[in-house]
Order: sequence, then C-alpha cells, then structure tokens
Amino acid sequence: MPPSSRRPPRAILGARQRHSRRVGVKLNTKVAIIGAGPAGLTLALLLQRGGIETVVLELRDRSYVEARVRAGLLEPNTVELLHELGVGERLARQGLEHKGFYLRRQGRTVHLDLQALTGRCTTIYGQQEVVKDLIAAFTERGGTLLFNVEEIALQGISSERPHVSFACEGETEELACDFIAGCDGFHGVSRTAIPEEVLTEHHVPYPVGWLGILAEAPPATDELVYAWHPHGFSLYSMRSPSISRLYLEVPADENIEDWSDERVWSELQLRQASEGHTVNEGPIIEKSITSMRSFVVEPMQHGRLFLAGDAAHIVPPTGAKGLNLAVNDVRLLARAFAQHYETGSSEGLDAYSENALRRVWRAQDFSDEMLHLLHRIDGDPYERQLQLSRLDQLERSESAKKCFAENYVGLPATPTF
Ligand code: RFL
Ligand code: PHB
Repeated sequence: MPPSSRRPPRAILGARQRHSRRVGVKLNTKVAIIGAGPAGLTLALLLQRGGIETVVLELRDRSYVEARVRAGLLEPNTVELLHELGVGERLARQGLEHKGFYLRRQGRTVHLDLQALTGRCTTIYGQQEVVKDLIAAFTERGGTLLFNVEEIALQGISSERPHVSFACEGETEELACDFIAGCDGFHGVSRTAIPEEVLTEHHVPYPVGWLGILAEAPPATDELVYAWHPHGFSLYSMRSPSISRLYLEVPADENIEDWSDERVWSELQLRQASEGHTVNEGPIIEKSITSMRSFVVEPMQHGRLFLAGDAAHIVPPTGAKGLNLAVNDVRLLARAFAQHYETGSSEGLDAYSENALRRVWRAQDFSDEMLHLLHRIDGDPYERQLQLSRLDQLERSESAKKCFAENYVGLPATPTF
C-alpha cells in the first residue's frame, strides 16, 4: 500500500483525528513523543496548549499505565505546572499538602518545617492519579495518543525529517515528524537510537532495594517519616487519609516471597518505633521490590531526538526526585519547541541538555546524599556513626536544615533551570 493511502490505526485517534482516519492520511506530526508516562504526557499537554501538533506512542495499554504504583511526592514546581495546564482540579481536592517531614533515629524525631525554612510545601498525590488526569485532559482536548504500540524504531534522527516506525493492531506504521521526544523511561528504546560514541553514561547501582507496600490503613502520621534504624531504612508515606504507603530497605537481590505480610508489619513497627508512635496496620493491597541506581546520560539530545525523564536519568527514590525531574525536563523542552516554531530560533533546543542537566545533577547529588544518610548499605560501623553525626547536625543546625530543605522541596523553576 503506498504510504499516502494508508490509514492510521483505530487506537490512535483522539476526537479530532477520527475525521482524518475516515479519509485516510499518512501519519505526520511536528513532535513524536515516545512514552505516556509523566514526562511524555506533560510534554504532550504543554505542546497541545501551544498549538504544536504531537502524537504520543505508548507500549502498554491504558489500564496498565493508569494503575502503575510509583511516585507519591510532588514538588511545588510540579504542582504549579499541573495547575497551569488545567489538570489540577482533582489534585487540589485529593492531594495532601505537607508543610514538613520527620527524620527519626534511635527514638529521636526531628521535624523539618519546609514552609518555615523555604516558604514552600510538598504535595502527596499518587503518580498513577497524575497519569490518569493527564491522559484524560490530553484525549478530551483532541490529542492523539496510541496505546499498545510495538516494535518502535527511531529513524533518521540526524536528518531534517526523522520518523518513527512501529506496529499497531497488526499493521506496520510510519510517523514522520520534525522532532522526537524520547520519554520512554529507563528501559525504553529512544536512548539506544543515539550513537554510543556521542554519549557518556554514568551508572551507579546500589546493593540495596526498597520493598514498598500499599495498605488499607489510615496513616498514623500527619507527615512523612524517614527513619534510620540498625536494621536499615524505612519510610512512612501515604496516598490518602485511608491508604498508607510504606517502604523498607532490603538487599537488592531480596526475594519478595520471603516477606510475608506479618514480617513486613513487624519490621515496619520495629524500624519506625519511637515513644508514642506506632504504624497503623491493615490489608496490604500491593507489595513489590524496587532496585536502586543512579544513572545519567550526557548529552540528553542528539540531532532531532531529545530525551526527557527516566529515559535520561534515574535517581534512588529516597529524595523523591524522579517524577519531578521528568516534569522539569519537559517544561524546558516545551519552551524550546515553542521558541523554535514561533521565532525559528534553535537557541533553546541547542541549550536543552545543558539546562536540564543542571537540575538533574543537583538532584543526583541530593538523592545520593539522602541514600547514604539513611540506608544501611554495607553496614560498616564507621559509616553508621557518620550517618548519626549528620542526623545530629540536621537536628542542631538551622543552616544544615535550610540547605537540606531547599534541595528537598526543589529549587524554584526559572526559564533555563
Ligand atoms: P516512566 O514513568 O517510566 O514512563 C515511561 C513510559 O514509556 C513507556 N515505554 C514505551 N513506550 C513506547 N515504546 C517503548 N519502547 C517504550 N518503553 C517504555 C512505558 O510503558 C511508560 O509508560 O518515565 P517518566 O515519564 O520519565 O517518569 C519518571 C517517573 O515515573 C519516575 O522518575 C518516578 O516514579 C520516580 N519516583 C518518584 N519520583 C518523584 O518525583 N517523587 C516520588 O515520590 C517518587 N517515588 C519513584 C518513587 C519511583 C519508585 N520506583 C518504583 C522506582 C517511588 C518508587 C518506589
Ligand atoms: C512515596 O510516597 O512514594 C514517596 C514519598 C517520599 C519519598 C519517596 C517516595 O522520598
């Protein structure tokens, strides 16, 4: 079939595109976005708002991406951007605003008052809720989003007119575009389209993982509790007034089968212990283990391909930065695309990687610091004493608190950072 007479697959179509499908068109767009996670979807909405045509291609089905339990803590920059995009209605109603958090060790609990230290707050709202809100808004506004796309291959990224080939509903398709945004996460294909010799990859795997649970239990704490313990780190978080989210540090190669619900609760009670505090227990509705790594690829762009989010960088989740970085990347990228289409200038696009990486490296440092402050890693007694001394300093020193709090809430967004 000649390309001009081929029709886009049924699953691709938002309301406006249904008309085109009936008449038959070659797939064509300005920015092809690979991946419908927080990075891809936020970029899609930003471009849609600026009148820049885009198509999003997602490997998995809609129910899978809307149910994937991951992040929970949103920085104020992220919350502001979601409101600006008109997708903050449910977030405003259901998100839990936190003015601070607790650091606990050896029965002592320190409160870091983020609002007093930085004038800003964090918000707890599940990543899958963010993803649901973004998908609903993008498709309701006529955006084109295709699920269940397979065999994605990026072609001609160094040429003026790249394209993406893929399979959908048994048909092989080709999407021609001006630019490609690789937002397909750490295991995606976009990064591999960049020639190895132009990339520097920094990869630090850690020997620890997080066992995370979601439980039908009202959180027994008003704010998050990060706890140091001789057995290892634990975190008391939440998703709503009736759902708790808790994490336990475990060895990276730990087998989930070895962690019965009873063992999880008893270890959480032990590691979170402090006078007058217990963990509220209830039915566990999700339990999984995540491995940890730090990863950065430099540069985050090559030719007409731009990487954003986990496709370009990973942080250990202790600092709660991954989703927030993904959203910041695409804020910068969308601005650069707008500049290109409005003025013809490629200044923003040329500087994208350099600008995005400034915040990425800040978050890498802070996430690594938090990991090494609280986790058992190899259990070396000297390292454990250093951790306790650092926690002591965070309790006593206002300037140590302020610096920690600034990194935790995220630095304010600027046009280039
Ligand atoms: P995602 O979310 O991985 O989305 C990528 C999308 O691309 C799709 N995909 C493909 N599509 C087409 N073709 C292919 N070949 C494809 N391959 C993959 C995938 O199906 C998926 O839909 O990346 P994105 O958008 O960059 O978002 C990054 C965030 O998901 C991630 O950084 C956060 O979850 C990290 N994270 C946290 N971040 C925070 O900011 N705050 C937190 O509180 C926080 N908590 C966490 C976290 C991550 C965790 N785990 C599970 C690693 C807690 C945990 C436990
Ligand atoms: C979460 O609720 O999933 C969460 C919160 C804070 C973190 C990491 C994860 O630092």
